[in-house]
This record gives sequence, C-alpha cells and structure tokens, in this order.
Amino acid sequence: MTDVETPPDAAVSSRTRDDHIAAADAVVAAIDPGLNSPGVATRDVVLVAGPWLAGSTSVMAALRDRMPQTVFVESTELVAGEAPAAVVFVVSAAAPMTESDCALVDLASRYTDLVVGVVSKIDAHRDWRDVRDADSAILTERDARYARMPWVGVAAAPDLGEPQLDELVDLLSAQLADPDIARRNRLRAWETRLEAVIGRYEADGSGADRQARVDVLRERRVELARARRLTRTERSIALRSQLQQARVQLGYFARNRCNSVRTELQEDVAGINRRRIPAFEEYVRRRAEEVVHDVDEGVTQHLSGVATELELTAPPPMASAGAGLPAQPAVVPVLPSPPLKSRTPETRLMLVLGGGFGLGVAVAVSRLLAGAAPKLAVAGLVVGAVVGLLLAVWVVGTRGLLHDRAVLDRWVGEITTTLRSAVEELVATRVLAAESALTAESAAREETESAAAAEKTAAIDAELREHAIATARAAAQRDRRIPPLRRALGAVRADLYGNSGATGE
Ligand SMILES: Nc1nc2c(ncn2[C@@H]2O[C@H](COP(=O)(O)OP(=O)(O)O)[C@@H](O)[C@H]2O)c(=O)[nH]1
Ligand SMILES: [Mg+2]
Repeated sequence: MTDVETPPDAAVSSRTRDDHIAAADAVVAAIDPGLNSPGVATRDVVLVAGPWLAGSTSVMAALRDRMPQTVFVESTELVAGEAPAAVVFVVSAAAPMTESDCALVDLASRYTDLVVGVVSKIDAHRDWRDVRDADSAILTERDARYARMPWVGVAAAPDLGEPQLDELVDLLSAQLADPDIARRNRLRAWETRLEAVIGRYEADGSGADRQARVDVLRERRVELARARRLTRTERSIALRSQLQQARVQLGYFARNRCNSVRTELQEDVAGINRRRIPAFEEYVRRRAEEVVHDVDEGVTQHLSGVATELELTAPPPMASAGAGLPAQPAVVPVLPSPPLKSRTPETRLMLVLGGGFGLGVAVAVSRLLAGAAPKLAVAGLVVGAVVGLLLAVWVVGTRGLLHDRAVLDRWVGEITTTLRSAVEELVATRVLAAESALTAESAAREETESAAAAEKTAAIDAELREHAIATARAAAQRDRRIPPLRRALGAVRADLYGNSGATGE
C-alpha cells in the first residue's frame, strides 16, 4: 500500500533515512550492543517554537505559505517520545534572550540537531542585528553545540510592507535537503538519552533520593533514645520525691492527730467527776482506736494518690497484708489501764488525816456550843460529831477525786505517747512497703518499655540497613554501567561536534 501511494523519490529518501538512522545507532551499539534505541521517534515535521508573543505563530503561518511541501507544527502538536526533524526557534528582535528563553531552546532541541534561530519583527527593530549577535553569543556561552546554530532575521507579519522571509526559507530548505540530517538528529537524541541515563545512575548511586528518608530515620532513632532516657530519669525522680513527701506529710499528720487527742482527753480529765471515772478508760481506748484507724486510712489514701499520679497500681491497704492475703485492720497498741486502785497507804493516810480533821472540827464545834449554852452540852456534842463527820467525809472524798484526776492525766499523757510511737511506726512501715512495691512495679514497666523501644530501634536499623544495601547496590551498578555509557556518549559527541574536546572521557 505505502509503496504504491508514496512517490518513488520519497520512498528512496525514506530508505536512505532509515540507513542514516541505522548508521547513527551503530556508533552507540559498537560500544555497548545493549543500547539499541534512544527511545524517541523522529517525525518528518518542522517544529516552530518560541517564547510567548515572540511571533512564532506568524512565522509558522508564513512558512506554511512559502514551503507548502513541508509540515510545520507547534510544540503542542507533538506527543511525548516524538521528535521533530528540525526546530525553528523564534525570538523577538525587541530584546536579547532571557534565561527562560534559553531553557525553552534546550527543551525544543532535546532530540533534534538541526536548530535554526530566528529573530522576528525586524521591520520594527532597526538594531535587530545586534540582538541577533547577542542571542547567538548567549547560546554559545550556554552550550558549545549552539555555536553552529545559524541565525536569520525575519519579518513575518510586518506592520508595513511585504514579509521578509527569503533568507529563512533558503536556509531551511538547504538544511532539510542535507542527507546527513537524519543521522545527526538521531545522534543528538542519543546524546540526550545517554546523558539522562548517566544522570539517573549517578543519582541512584549517590543515594540522593534515599537521603531524605535516611535522615528522617536517623532523627527518629536519636529521638527515641532520648525520650527513653528522659522518661526513665523523670519517673525515678518522681517516685523518690513523692515517697519522701509522703513520709514527711504522713508523719506530721500522725503526730498531730495524737497531740490533739491528748489535749482533748486532758481537758476531759480536768472536768471529770467520780461517776464518769469508771467509763473513762473505755472511752480513751475507743479514741485511740479511732486515731489508729484515721492514720491508717490517711496513709492508704495518700499512697493511692501517689500511685495514681505515677500511673502505678495502688499498694494494698495494709502493710501486713501481703499479696493474696485479705486486708487486716490496723493494730492498736497494747495500752495499760490507769493505776487508780493502787493507793492503799495513801488512802489510809488520807482517812487518818480526814478523821483527825473531822475530830478536831467536832471537838471545836461541841465546845463552842457547850460554852454558849451549857445546858445543851449533849446536843452540842451530837451536832459537833455530825459536822466533824461530814467534813471528814468531804475532805477525804475531794482529796480522792483530785488524786484520781492527777493519775488519769498522767495516764493519758503516757498512753498518747505510746499511741504516737505506734502510729509513727505504722506510717514508716507502710510507706516503706509502698516504696518497695512501687519501685518493683516501676522497674517492671521500665523493662517492658525498654523492650518496646528496642524493637522500634531495631526496625529503624533494619530499614536503614536496607537503604544502605540498596544504595551500595546502586553504586555498584553505577560503577559498572557508567563507563560504557560515557564511552558511548563520547563517541556520539565526537561524531556530532568533531573531536574538539567533546569526547566526554
Ligand atoms: N511588527 C511586527 N509585528 C509582528 C511580527 N510578527 C508578529 N508580530 C506581532 O507580534 C504579536 C505576536 O505574534 P504571534 O505570531 O501571535 O506570536 P506568538 O505568540 O509567538 O505566536 C502579534 O501582535 C503580531 O502582530 C512582525 O514581523 N513584525
Ligand atoms: Mg502563538
């Protein structure tokens, strides 16, 4: 089909073009037979490109008009992997090229060796020759291969007069007619492709794109270790200081409680009467029990608060209740009874003294009455005896009560001292037990967390190792692949630009 419809000379030129392409591929394949295609297909079209408003649409329209047998396209009409046979790059004569214009030429001429520079709107800018020379110098400076790029001035859509395009048309026709053009374009495509492949091997080998991930991993690893260390220190300091505080506060609480109970009881003793004395001992014992219970309760509460704050399990309510045993009530110390009975010699002495005093009063009263009325001497004797007896009983009784109060007061003092040592001991024992329980639990938790952190660190290390291995592998591949690629690139450049220092080796 194709052969029938294609004119004979076109078929010939197409065959020659394939030959030229094969010749270019042979240059590369001679060095590495594995390199068989630069990955682009050359289309038989001329790309007209240029920066915005430079005049490329006008130039293309004029060229289509003047060279109807040639196909002209704009960059949007080419798809990826397609390369034009020639590039006409249009810049305005208004000003020399900028950096972005240069980047545009680089892009347009990636796979094409034949590039023609066009300075447009020369009808409007008299100094266009200076601009053209400046543009040429700028590109030559950028890359040696632009040194051979021809430049022409055109006026494709002048405000006045005829379009000036002759020079461009002649130049383009002549260049397109060059039979070597296909081979050169193919070599140029190879040059770009080889540079890209070398660049990729180099990037992979240096691990540049892995570096960011590796940095993140390293940072995470350091952070993990730091956090671990910090938690450990913070927790042990908190535990120690909280327990110290518990010891001080609970000790103070226990002492205070005993002191206030003693004051209360001593006040009670100061106002006590005979009837209440028998029940007083029982009352004191009850109060002592209350104090022990309160202190025990206070200790339980405080220690469970400490445990909650440290996020640990609250210690059992009683120190004596070990693991598994039911909680026991706090032990009230053994308190002696008040020594109220043991005062026989004193009692006897008191009876004698009271009796003597009563007798004295009785004698005095009866004498007084006998002197006043001698007839009533018998009655006076009786009255004196009664008054003396009453007074004797009162003196003995009051003396006994005062004595009992003194005894009770001493007793209260003694038993509150006993009670105080007992509750202080209770506090000390329970805080100590809590300390060992909490420390053990904290250590266990520490161990679990350390194990978890070690696992995380190991995972990070494994990934880091993987990256290191992959990078080393890529580096080995780079070292193996790049030398032949460089040799191929050198051969391509030598062919394209001559041997003037472009061998690449
Ligand atoms: N004086 C003058 N103006 C031109 C010439 N060529 C194009 N222009 C003007 O430059 C502007 C942009 O032209 P256009 O071809 O659309 O440029 P494009 O954006 O590069 O495609 C338009 O206003 C054109 O009239 C020329 O040769 N001489
Ligand atoms: Mg346009």
